[in-house]
Amino acid sequence: MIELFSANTPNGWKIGIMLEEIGYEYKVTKVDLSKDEQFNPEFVKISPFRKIPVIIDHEDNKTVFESGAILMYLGDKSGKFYDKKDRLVINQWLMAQMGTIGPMIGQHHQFHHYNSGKSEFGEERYFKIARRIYGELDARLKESKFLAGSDYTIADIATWPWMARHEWHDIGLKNYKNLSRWYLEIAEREGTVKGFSFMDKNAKIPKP
Ligand SMILES: N[C@@H](CCC(=O)N[C@@H](CS)C(=O)NCC(=O)O)C(=O)O
Repeated sequence: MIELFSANTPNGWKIGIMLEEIGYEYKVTKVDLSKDEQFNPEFVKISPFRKIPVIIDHEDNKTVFESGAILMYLGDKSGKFYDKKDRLVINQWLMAQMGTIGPMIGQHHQFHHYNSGKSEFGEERYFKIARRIYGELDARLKESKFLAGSDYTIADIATWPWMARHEWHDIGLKNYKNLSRWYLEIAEREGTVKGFSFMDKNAKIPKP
C-alpha cells in the first residue's frame, strides 16, 4: 500500500494520476499548505525541502520525495509508462517538466494569478516565458503524439497537470492546436479524471 502525502495542486495531481493509472491501492494524507503543515517536524523527516508530494511505499518500506523521482519509482515498480527502451527520451521530457515547465509556469501563477499588480517586471517576464513554453510544447506535439514519442509516459503525466491550470494562464490553450489535442486526449483518460479529483471530488477538468 502506498501512502501519498499531497495537496490539491499540479504537483500533487501528478502522483494521484499515476497511482490511478497503475491501479495501485493508495491512501492520501492531506498536507494543508495554507496552514503550513509542510513544516510539521514529522513531515520534514520525509520531505527535506518541506514540499508535497511524498510517498511512503509500505510494502517495500521506501520513502520517496520529489514528484519526478516518485514517477520514476512508480514507473519502475509497476513496469508501466516508463519503458526501459525509451528512457533516454522519457527522462529528457520529464526533466524538462521538472526543471523548466513546472518552475516557470509556477512563477507565472505567482505573478499573474495570485499577485497581479505587484510587479510589472515579474508579470511580464513569466507571462512571456509561459507563452514560450506553450509554443515549444505545441511544436513538440506537432511531430509526436505524446511528449516522449508514440506512447503515453510519465513525462506526460508530469506535464499535463500544469496545463490543467490553463484558465489561470490567460494564454489561450485552444489557439495551440497540437497542445490542445494532447491535453484533451489525456483529459479523457479515467486515470486523469480520478487523479485530478482525488482531493476534491467536485473538481472538473477545465476544457479549452
Ligand atoms: N520539485 C518539487 C516541487 C514541489 C512543490 O513545489 N510543491 C509545492 C506545492 S505544488 C509545495 O509543497 N509548496 C510548499 C512550500 O514550498 O512551502 C516536486 O516536483 O515535487
